[in-house]
Amino acid sequence: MPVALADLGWNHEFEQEFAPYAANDWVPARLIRDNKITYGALTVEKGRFEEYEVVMSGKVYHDAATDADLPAVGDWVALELGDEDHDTVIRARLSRQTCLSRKSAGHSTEEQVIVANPTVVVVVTESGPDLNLRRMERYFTVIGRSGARAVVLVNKSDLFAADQNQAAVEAIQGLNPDAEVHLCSAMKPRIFKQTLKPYLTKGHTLAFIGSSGVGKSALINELLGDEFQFTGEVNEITGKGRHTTTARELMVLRKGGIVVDNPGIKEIQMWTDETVLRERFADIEDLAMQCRFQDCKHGKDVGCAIRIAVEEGRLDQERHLGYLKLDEEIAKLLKRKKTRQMTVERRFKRDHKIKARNRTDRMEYEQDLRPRA
Ligand SMILES: Nc1nc2c(ncn2[C@@H]2O[C@H](COP(=O)(O)OP(=O)(O)OP(=O)(O)O)[C@@H](O)[C@H]2O)c(=O)[nH]1
Ligand SMILES: [Mg+2]
Ligand SMILES: [Zn+2]
Repeated sequence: MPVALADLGWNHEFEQEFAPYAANDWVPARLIRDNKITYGALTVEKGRFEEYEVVMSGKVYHDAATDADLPAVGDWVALELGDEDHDTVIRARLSRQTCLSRKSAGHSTEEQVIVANPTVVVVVTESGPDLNLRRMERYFTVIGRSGARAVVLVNKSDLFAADQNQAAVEAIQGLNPDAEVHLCSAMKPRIFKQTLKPYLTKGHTLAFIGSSGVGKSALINELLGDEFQFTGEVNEITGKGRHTTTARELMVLRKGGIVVDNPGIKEIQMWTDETVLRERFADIEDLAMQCRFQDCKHGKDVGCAIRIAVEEGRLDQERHLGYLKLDEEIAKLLKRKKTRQMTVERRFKRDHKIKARNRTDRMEYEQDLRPRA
Protein backbone atom coordinates (compact mmCIF):
# COMPACT_ATOMS: atom_id res chain seq x y z
CA MET A 1 0.00 0.00 0.00
CA PRO A 2 1.41 3.39 -0.95
CA VAL A 3 1.86 5.82 1.92
CA ALA A 4 1.28 9.57 1.99
CA LEU A 5 2.46 12.49 4.09
CA ALA A 6 -0.89 12.31 5.92
CA ASP A 7 0.29 9.01 7.44
CA LEU A 8 3.03 11.08 9.04
CA GLY A 9 0.64 13.68 10.45
CA TRP A 10 0.63 16.16 7.55
CA ASN A 11 -2.53 18.27 7.30
CA HIS A 12 -4.09 21.24 5.55
CA GLU A 13 -2.59 23.92 7.82
CA PHE A 14 0.92 22.55 7.39
CA GLU A 15 0.35 22.43 3.65
CA GLN A 16 -0.75 26.07 3.56
CA GLU A 17 2.24 27.21 5.55
CA PHE A 18 4.50 25.16 3.33
CA ALA A 19 3.26 26.61 0.03
CA PRO A 20 6.01 29.26 -0.35
CA TYR A 21 8.70 26.64 0.33
CA ALA A 22 7.27 24.27 -2.23
CA ALA A 23 7.98 26.97 -4.80
CA ASN A 24 11.71 26.58 -3.99
CA ASP A 25 11.51 22.85 -4.69
CA TRP A 26 11.99 22.14 -1.01
CA VAL A 27 10.23 19.06 0.34
CA PRO A 28 8.25 18.63 3.55
CA ALA A 29 9.61 16.10 6.07
CA ARG A 30 9.06 15.23 9.70
CA LEU A 31 11.94 15.00 12.13
CA ILE A 32 12.09 11.55 13.69
CA ARG A 33 15.41 11.63 15.53
CA ASP A 34 17.76 14.20 17.02
CA ASN A 35 21.40 13.14 16.70
CA LYS A 36 22.60 16.45 18.14
CA ILE A 37 24.50 17.57 15.04
CA THR A 38 22.28 15.90 12.48
CA TYR A 39 18.64 14.89 12.52
CA GLY A 40 16.77 11.96 11.05
CA ALA A 41 13.98 13.18 8.77
CA LEU A 42 11.21 11.16 7.17
CA THR A 43 9.43 12.12 3.99
CA VAL A 44 7.42 10.35 1.30
CA GLU A 45 8.64 9.76 -2.23
CA LYS A 46 6.62 7.89 -4.82
CA GLY A 47 4.33 6.40 -2.19
CA ARG A 48 7.16 5.21 0.05
CA PHE A 49 8.78 6.51 3.20
CA GLU A 50 12.25 7.87 2.62
CA GLU A 51 14.63 8.69 5.45
CA TYR A 52 17.35 11.33 5.29
CA GLU A 53 20.09 12.42 7.61
CA VAL A 54 19.88 16.18 7.59
CA VAL A 55 21.56 19.28 9.05
CA MET A 56 20.19 22.67 9.99
CA SER A 57 20.91 25.67 7.83
CA GLY A 58 22.78 28.53 9.44
CA LYS A 59 19.69 30.65 9.08
CA VAL A 60 17.49 28.23 11.01
CA TYR A 61 20.13 28.14 13.73
CA HIS A 62 20.61 31.88 13.90
CA ASP A 63 16.93 32.72 13.71
CA ALA A 64 16.31 30.62 16.81
CA ALA A 65 16.27 33.03 19.73
CA THR A 66 16.18 30.15 22.22
CA ASP A 67 16.75 26.40 22.21
CA ALA A 68 13.01 25.90 22.06
CA ASP A 69 12.96 27.50 18.60
CA LEU A 70 15.39 24.96 17.18
CA PRO A 71 13.95 22.00 15.26
CA ALA A 72 12.87 19.14 17.53
CA VAL A 73 11.62 15.59 17.07
CA GLY A 74 8.09 15.78 15.71
CA ASP A 75 8.62 19.03 13.84
CA TRP A 76 7.71 19.50 10.20
CA VAL A 77 10.49 21.08 8.21
CA ALA A 78 11.32 22.18 4.67
CA LEU A 79 14.26 20.20 3.28
CA GLU A 80 16.54 21.12 0.47
CA LEU A 81 17.68 17.74 -0.75
CA GLY A 82 21.41 17.31 -1.23
CA ASP A 83 23.58 15.16 -3.46
CA GLU A 84 27.00 13.51 -3.18
CA ASP A 85 28.64 16.84 -2.50
CA HIS A 86 25.94 18.60 -0.52
CA ASP A 87 24.17 17.84 2.72
CA THR A 88 20.41 17.70 2.86
CA VAL A 89 19.53 20.87 4.74
CA ILE A 90 16.64 22.02 6.91
CA ARG A 91 15.74 25.38 5.39
CA ALA A 92 12.73 26.16 7.59
CA ARG A 93 10.67 24.80 10.45
CA LEU A 94 6.88 24.96 10.24
CA SER A 95 4.87 26.32 13.17
CA ARG A 96 4.00 23.79 15.82
CA GLN A 97 0.31 22.98 16.12
CA THR A 98 0.86 21.44 19.54
CA CYS A 99 4.05 21.23 21.56
CA LEU A 100 5.04 19.27 24.63
CA SER A 101 7.68 21.20 26.50
CA ARG A 102 8.86 21.93 29.94
CA LYS A 103 9.21 25.53 30.91
CA SER A 104 10.06 27.11 34.19
CA ALA A 105 7.85 30.10 34.78
CA GLY A 106 9.20 33.34 33.41
CA HIS A 107 12.36 31.90 31.88
CA SER A 108 11.58 31.43 28.23
CA THR A 109 15.24 30.67 27.48
CA GLU A 110 14.91 27.55 29.53
CA GLU A 111 12.04 26.01 27.67
CA GLN A 112 12.85 22.56 26.36
CA VAL A 113 10.82 20.91 23.68
CA ILE A 114 10.14 17.27 24.41
CA VAL A 115 8.04 16.44 21.35
CA ALA A 116 6.64 18.76 18.68
CA ASN A 117 3.16 18.27 17.28
CA PRO A 118 1.85 15.43 19.48
CA THR A 119 -1.86 14.61 19.32
CA VAL A 120 -1.86 12.60 22.52
CA VAL A 121 0.64 12.47 25.36
CA VAL A 122 0.70 9.05 26.98
CA VAL A 123 2.06 9.09 30.51
CA VAL A 124 3.16 5.64 31.63
CA THR A 125 3.31 4.80 35.32
CA GLU A 126 2.38 1.92 37.62
CA SER A 127 0.45 1.46 40.84
CA GLY A 128 3.74 0.51 42.57
CA PRO A 129 6.69 2.64 43.70
CA ASP A 130 6.77 4.82 40.57
CA LEU A 131 3.33 6.26 41.30
CA ASN A 132 3.64 9.84 42.48
CA LEU A 133 0.56 12.04 42.36
CA ARG A 134 2.49 15.28 42.67
CA ARG A 135 4.57 14.38 39.66
CA MET A 136 1.42 13.34 37.85
CA GLU A 137 0.02 16.81 38.50
CA ARG A 138 3.10 18.31 36.89
CA TYR A 139 2.62 16.08 33.89
CA PHE A 140 -0.99 17.22 33.60
CA THR A 141 0.15 20.84 33.76
CA VAL A 142 2.60 20.49 30.89
CA ILE A 143 0.19 18.39 28.84
CA GLY A 144 -2.54 20.97 29.45
CA ARG A 145 -0.26 23.62 27.97
CA SER A 146 0.76 21.42 25.04
CA GLY A 147 -2.62 21.34 23.33
CA ALA A 148 -2.52 17.53 23.19
CA ARG A 149 -4.85 15.08 24.94
CA ALA A 150 -3.73 13.37 28.12
CA VAL A 151 -3.83 9.59 28.44
CA VAL A 152 -2.38 7.80 31.43
CA LEU A 153 -1.43 4.14 31.37
CA VAL A 154 -1.09 2.46 34.76
CA ASN A 155 1.17 -0.30 33.48
CA LYS A 156 2.48 -3.54 35.00
CA SER A 157 -0.98 -4.43 36.28
CA ASP A 158 0.26 -8.04 36.43
CA LEU A 159 2.68 -7.13 39.22
CA PHE A 160 0.29 -5.51 41.67
CA ALA A 161 -2.91 -6.39 43.49
CA ALA A 162 -6.18 -5.53 41.76
CA ASP A 163 -7.37 -3.17 44.48
CA GLN A 164 -4.04 -1.33 44.45
CA ASN A 165 -4.28 -0.92 40.68
CA GLN A 166 -7.84 0.31 40.97
CA ALA A 167 -6.93 2.81 43.69
CA ALA A 168 -4.12 4.20 41.50
CA VAL A 169 -6.45 4.66 38.54
CA GLU A 170 -9.00 6.47 40.70
CA ALA A 171 -6.41 8.72 42.36
CA ILE A 172 -4.99 9.77 38.99
CA GLN A 173 -8.45 10.29 37.54
CA GLY A 174 -9.25 12.41 40.59
CA LEU A 175 -6.45 14.81 39.65
CA ASN A 176 -7.77 15.42 36.15
CA PRO A 177 -11.27 14.45 35.06
CA ASP A 178 -10.36 15.22 31.43
CA ALA A 179 -7.54 12.69 31.30
CA GLU A 180 -8.20 9.17 30.16
CA VAL A 181 -6.72 6.72 32.62
CA HIS A 182 -6.32 3.04 31.76
CA LEU A 183 -4.88 0.03 33.49
CA CYS A 184 -2.64 -2.14 31.32
CA SER A 185 0.21 -4.60 31.18
CA ALA A 186 2.84 -5.26 28.55
CA MET A 187 2.36 -8.93 29.46
CA LYS A 188 -1.19 -8.74 28.14
CA PRO A 189 -0.52 -7.21 24.75
CA ARG A 190 -3.89 -8.07 23.19
CA ILE A 191 -5.84 -6.15 25.80
CA PHE A 192 -3.32 -3.32 25.77
CA LYS A 193 -3.56 -2.88 22.01
CA GLN A 194 -7.33 -2.82 22.31
CA THR A 195 -7.03 -0.06 24.92
CA LEU A 196 -4.88 2.14 22.70
CA LYS A 197 -6.76 1.45 19.49
CA PRO A 198 -9.05 4.51 19.68
CA TYR A 199 -6.00 6.79 19.84
CA LEU A 200 -4.06 5.15 17.04
CA THR A 201 -5.69 6.96 14.17
CA LYS A 202 -3.81 7.58 10.94
CA GLY A 203 -1.64 10.66 11.30
CA HIS A 204 -2.10 10.94 15.06
CA THR A 205 1.09 11.23 17.12
CA LEU A 206 1.30 9.57 20.52
CA ALA A 207 4.21 10.76 22.67
CA PHE A 208 5.11 8.34 25.48
CA ILE A 209 6.62 9.84 28.62
CA GLY A 210 7.24 8.62 32.16
CA SER A 211 10.03 7.48 34.47
CA SER A 212 12.75 5.10 33.38
CA GLY A 213 11.72 1.48 33.63
CA VAL A 214 7.93 1.92 33.67
CA GLY A 215 7.60 0.09 30.36
CA LYS A 216 7.26 2.75 27.64
CA SER A 217 9.46 0.87 25.20
CA ALA A 218 7.94 -2.50 26.08
CA LEU A 219 4.48 -1.15 25.28
CA ILE A 220 5.65 0.54 22.08
CA ASN A 221 7.30 -2.69 21.03
CA GLU A 222 3.96 -4.41 21.30
CA LEU A 223 2.44 -1.80 19.01
CA LEU A 224 5.26 -2.18 16.52
CA GLY A 225 4.98 -5.96 16.53
CA ASP A 226 7.42 -7.66 14.19
CA GLU A 227 8.55 -4.36 12.77
CA PHE A 228 10.79 -3.54 15.65
CA GLN A 229 12.94 -5.34 18.17
CA PHE A 230 15.27 -3.91 20.69
CA THR A 231 18.70 -5.38 20.85
CA GLY A 232 19.27 -4.42 24.44
CA GLU A 233 21.89 -5.88 26.69
CA VAL A 234 20.79 -8.66 28.95
CA ASN A 235 20.48 -7.89 32.61
CA GLU A 236 22.83 -10.27 34.41
CA ILE A 237 20.61 -10.53 37.43
CA THR A 238 17.21 -11.10 35.85
CA GLY A 239 18.50 -12.56 32.59
CA LYS A 240 16.01 -10.36 30.78
CA GLY A 241 16.81 -7.88 28.05
CA ARG A 242 16.64 -4.37 29.33
CA HIS A 243 17.23 -1.53 26.98
CA THR A 244 17.26 1.95 28.41
CA THR A 245 16.07 4.36 25.79
CA THR A 246 18.71 7.04 25.29
CA ALA A 247 17.21 9.10 22.50
CA ARG A 248 13.79 10.17 21.52
CA GLU A 249 12.51 8.52 18.38
CA LEU A 250 9.41 8.85 16.24
CA MET A 251 8.06 5.71 14.56
CA VAL A 252 5.17 5.17 12.17
CA LEU A 253 2.92 2.18 12.81
CA ARG A 254 1.94 0.13 9.82
CA LYS A 255 -1.68 -0.03 10.90
CA GLY A 256 -1.90 3.73 11.40
CA GLY A 257 -0.72 6.09 14.08
CA ILE A 258 2.69 7.44 15.05
CA VAL A 259 4.49 6.85 18.33
CA VAL A 260 7.38 8.71 19.94
CA ASP A 261 9.47 6.81 22.47
CA ASN A 262 11.27 8.99 24.99
CA PRO A 263 14.05 8.30 27.43
CA GLY A 264 12.78 8.04 30.99
CA ILE A 265 12.41 11.41 32.54
CA LYS A 266 14.53 11.94 35.60
CA GLU A 267 12.30 13.91 37.86
CA ILE A 268 14.98 16.28 39.06
CA GLN A 269 16.20 17.00 35.58
CA MET A 270 12.72 17.39 34.27
CA TRP A 271 11.16 19.77 36.72
CA THR A 272 14.12 21.67 37.97
CA ASP A 273 12.42 24.60 39.51
CA GLU A 274 13.15 25.60 43.02
CA THR A 275 9.46 25.82 43.84
CA VAL A 276 8.81 22.44 42.34
CA LEU A 277 11.63 20.92 44.33
CA ARG A 278 10.21 22.47 47.48
CA GLU A 279 6.70 21.41 46.58
CA ARG A 280 7.75 17.79 46.77
CA PHE A 281 8.48 18.30 50.44
CA ALA A 282 5.52 20.52 51.32
CA ASP A 283 4.42 18.17 54.11
CA ILE A 284 7.88 18.31 55.69
CA GLU A 285 7.97 22.09 55.38
CA ASP A 286 4.70 22.11 57.31
CA LEU A 287 6.32 20.01 60.03
CA ALA A 288 9.32 22.37 60.09
CA MET A 289 6.99 25.15 61.24
CA GLN A 290 6.49 23.15 64.43
CA CYS A 291 10.19 22.81 65.27
CA ARG A 292 11.08 24.36 68.62
CA PHE A 293 13.80 26.66 67.26
CA GLN A 294 13.44 28.84 64.24
CA ASP A 295 16.95 28.11 63.01
CA CYS A 296 16.48 24.33 63.42
CA LYS A 297 18.73 22.38 61.06
CA HIS A 298 16.34 19.42 61.33
CA GLY A 299 19.16 17.07 62.23
CA LYS A 300 19.86 16.30 65.86
CA ASP A 301 18.39 19.59 67.11
CA VAL A 302 16.32 19.55 70.28
CA GLY A 303 12.60 19.75 69.65
CA CYS A 304 12.87 19.11 65.91
CA ALA A 305 9.38 18.19 64.77
CA ILE A 306 10.72 16.49 61.65
CA ARG A 307 13.07 14.20 63.55
CA ILE A 308 10.32 13.33 66.01
CA ALA A 309 8.02 12.44 63.12
CA VAL A 310 10.71 10.09 61.76
CA GLU A 311 11.24 8.52 65.16
CA GLU A 312 7.53 7.98 65.59
CA GLY A 313 7.31 6.44 62.15
CA ARG A 314 5.04 9.16 60.74
CA LEU A 315 7.70 10.21 58.23
CA ASP A 316 9.84 8.09 55.98
CA GLN A 317 13.54 8.32 56.84
CA GLU A 318 14.58 8.38 53.18
CA ARG A 319 12.36 11.36 52.57
CA HIS A 320 13.81 13.07 55.59
CA LEU A 321 17.30 12.58 54.16
CA GLY A 322 16.07 13.83 50.80
CA TYR A 323 14.74 16.91 52.52
CA LEU A 324 18.05 17.54 54.25
CA LYS A 325 19.74 17.45 50.85
CA LEU A 326 17.20 19.81 49.34
CA ASP A 327 19.29 22.95 49.72
CA GLU A 328 22.24 21.21 48.14
CA GLU A 329 20.01 20.16 45.28
CA ILE A 330 18.70 23.69 44.80
CA ALA A 331 22.24 25.06 44.85
CA LYS A 332 23.18 22.59 42.11
CA LEU A 333 20.14 23.60 40.15
CA LEU A 334 20.96 27.30 40.35
CA LYS A 335 24.51 26.59 39.24
CA ARG A 336 23.20 24.69 36.25
CA LYS A 337 20.88 27.54 35.36
CA LYS A 338 23.78 29.96 35.54
CA THR A 339 25.89 27.81 33.21
CA ARG A 340 22.97 27.68 30.82
CA GLN A 341 22.62 31.44 30.90
CA MET A 342 26.31 31.80 30.18
CA THR A 343 26.04 29.56 27.15
CA VAL A 344 23.22 31.65 25.80
CA GLU A 345 25.15 34.85 26.39
CA ARG A 346 28.23 33.44 24.76
CA ARG A 347 26.18 32.51 21.76
CA PHE A 348 24.81 36.03 21.45
CA LYS A 349 28.29 37.44 21.75
CA ARG A 350 29.59 35.10 19.12
CA ASP A 351 26.74 35.93 16.76
CA HIS A 352 27.43 39.57 17.38
CA LYS A 353 31.08 39.05 16.50
CA ILE A 354 30.16 37.29 13.27
CA LYS A 355 27.92 40.18 12.35
CA ALA A 356 30.63 42.68 13.20
CA ARG A 357 33.12 40.73 11.11
CA ASN A 358 30.76 40.63 8.18
CA ARG A 359 30.33 44.34 8.49
CA THR A 360 34.09 44.91 8.50
CA ASP A 361 34.52 42.65 5.50
CA ARG A 362 31.89 44.63 3.69
CA MET A 363 33.45 47.93 4.57
CA GLU A 364 36.85 46.78 3.36
CA TYR A 365 35.25 45.46 0.24
CA GLU A 366 33.46 48.73 -0.41
CA GLN A 367 36.69 50.56 0.20
CA ASP A 368 38.40 48.42 -2.40
CA LEU A 369 35.73 49.36 -4.88
CA ARG A 370 36.09 53.05 -4.25
CA PRO A 371 38.02 54.81 -7.00
CA ARG A 372 41.42 55.77 -5.81
CA ALA A 373 42.52 59.34 -5.94
N1 LIG B 1 5.88 -7.57 34.67
C1 LIG B 1 5.90 -6.56 33.81
N2 LIG B 1 7.06 -6.08 33.38
C2 LIG B 1 7.04 -5.07 32.49
C3 LIG B 1 5.83 -4.50 32.02
N3 LIG B 1 6.14 -3.50 31.17
C4 LIG B 1 7.47 -3.45 31.10
N4 LIG B 1 8.03 -4.39 31.89
C5 LIG B 1 9.47 -4.63 32.08
O1 LIG B 1 10.03 -3.48 32.70
C6 LIG B 1 11.36 -3.27 32.25
C7 LIG B 1 11.52 -1.85 31.75
O2 LIG B 1 10.74 -1.66 30.60
P1 LIG B 1 11.11 -0.62 29.46
O3 LIG B 1 10.05 -0.73 28.43
O4 LIG B 1 12.51 -0.73 29.03
O5 LIG B 1 10.96 0.75 30.26
P2 LIG B 1 11.07 2.24 29.69
O6 LIG B 1 9.94 3.00 30.26
O7 LIG B 1 11.18 2.23 28.22
O8 LIG B 1 12.43 2.73 30.35
P3 LIG B 1 13.48 3.83 29.77
O9 LIG B 1 13.74 3.53 28.35
O10 LIG B 1 14.67 3.68 30.65
O11 LIG B 1 12.83 5.16 29.97
C8 LIG B 1 11.62 -4.32 31.17
O12 LIG B 1 12.35 -5.37 31.73
C9 LIG B 1 10.23 -4.75 30.78
O13 LIG B 1 10.20 -6.08 30.31
C10 LIG B 1 4.61 -5.05 32.51
O14 LIG B 1 3.50 -4.62 32.16
N5 LIG B 1 4.70 -6.06 33.39
MG1 LIG C 1 12.57 2.89 26.93
ZN1 LIG D 1 13.61 20.78 62.88
